[in-house]
Amino acid sequence: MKEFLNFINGEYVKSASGKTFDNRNPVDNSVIGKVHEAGRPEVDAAVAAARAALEGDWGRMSVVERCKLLDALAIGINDRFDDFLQAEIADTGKPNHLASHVDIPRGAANFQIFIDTIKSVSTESFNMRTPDGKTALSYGVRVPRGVIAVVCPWNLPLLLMTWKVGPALACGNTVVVKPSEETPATATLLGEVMNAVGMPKGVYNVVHGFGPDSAGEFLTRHPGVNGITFTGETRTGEAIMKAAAEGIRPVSMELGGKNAAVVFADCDFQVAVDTVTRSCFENAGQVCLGTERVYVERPIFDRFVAALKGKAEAMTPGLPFDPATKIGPVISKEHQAKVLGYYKKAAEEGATVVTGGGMPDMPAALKDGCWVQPTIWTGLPETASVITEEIFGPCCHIAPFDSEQEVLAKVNKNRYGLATAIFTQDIGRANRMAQGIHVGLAWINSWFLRDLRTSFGGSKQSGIGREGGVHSLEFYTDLRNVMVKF
Ligand code: NAD
Ligand code: 6OD
Repeated sequence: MKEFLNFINGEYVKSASGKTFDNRNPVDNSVIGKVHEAGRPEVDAAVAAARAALEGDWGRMSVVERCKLLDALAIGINDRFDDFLQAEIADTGKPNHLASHVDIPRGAANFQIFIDTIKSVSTESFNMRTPDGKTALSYGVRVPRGVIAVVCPWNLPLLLMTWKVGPALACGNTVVVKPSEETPATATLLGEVMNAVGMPKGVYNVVHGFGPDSAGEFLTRHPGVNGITFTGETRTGEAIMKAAAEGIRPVSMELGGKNAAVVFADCDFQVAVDTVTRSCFENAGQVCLGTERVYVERPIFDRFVAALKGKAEAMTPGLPFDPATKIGPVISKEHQAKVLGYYKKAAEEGATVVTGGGMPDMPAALKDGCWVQPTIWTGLPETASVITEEIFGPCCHIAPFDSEQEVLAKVNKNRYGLATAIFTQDIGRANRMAQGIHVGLAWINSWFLRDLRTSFGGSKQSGIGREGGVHSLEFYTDLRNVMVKF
């Protein structure tokens, strides 16, 4: 039985309370380890260690020295690629082809990309004449914000954690990470790489536990934390913003979505079908950018529904390392019940179930796993629960549309505004739609194609702020103005 310990000041520590909770593998719901739940004493110790590092060796390092360590971290993750892969897959049950092509490589790349950003970013400077005839030079200097709390979800554990730890460290901050209770493994393992590359103690800390009345709440309410960066549900984001209000701490929020794909009749049909298959079903639909509402122009509606049905039915569920596996389980029994609850609701609200709608029939050894069928509905009104609420499962509703204005209005009538994917060969229409849909991220004839130098984040209730490239500096640094008179 594995043990997942907190990582504080460069050391693995149990919780003083002795409290642990189970870490389960969603493919069969078996217990794979015990996680040591951090209480207030461990969170206090982690924040104190992060503060001391800031005021110690780490705080005195030059940008170049910090960047050497970030580079070593990226190399260190890749050197232990297989350990990270096994750990991520055991926690999430995701297929090997996904974890090995997306989660782990991006986990390493997230350290590398911010080296270039931090080394090349500049600030403003102005000269002016003063009333007494002298000169004044004012210039901006970016300083680290301080101790950053990083609160993470379970869907892309290493990728989403390092997406925040990378820029935080590049900018000279120290971090206390609270991974999801569902996926403690890779954040814990990263502590070993931190020590191996010689990262000063206290720069990277990990505390395990839940949200309310546990490590998440203790950390986000902690007065020693200078900023909170969070990825997760919008409702949790609201709770964290309330905690951040105490002491006026800034937040960066990457939250939920109810993303739409819009498929015009003039699209490259195969590209649209293949891409929407990915955006609906990849990672068992547990991608914040994933599509749960598909709008298809009427002339190709029936053909598109039939093609997506074929793709959904070809998504063979199975063990992560079986090359035949196209889809893994969802993260937990609790999440499985939530997704299946929406499947039931869709049927009750009058949906036509094109495919799926329940649990797949799995072999005996996997029967207790958190499996759900890829599911497609048609025929629901725009007010239906599965069209308005985020499900975070492998499912979508497909509706026909007749005009650009009609579909734009439908897509925008939602409280979320994270991402969209538009399929058309008409470049003017593609850009009109991308600029008309209220989202932080718009893909044209593609989906989840990333350039890490660009902004990432959501509009409306999908988030606050942007991270990525130079945009990360807005949150991870404080911009100071210095005025010199001479
Ligand atoms: P969640 O909000 O339930 O949990 C996220 C983290 O917050 C966990 O570590 C949890 O323990 C912690 N937490 C919960 N309550 C807390 C509290 N009161 N105080 C402090 N911490 C607390 O989200 P999840 O179920 O892990 O992830 C799925 C959600 O994340 C979906 O809504 C998805 O859309 C969203 N998500 C968004 C993005 C994005 O970039 N916008 C990326 C990935 C996931
Ligand atoms: O690619 C990224 O940088 C990113 N933050 C992806 C988020 C995916 C959500 O599940």
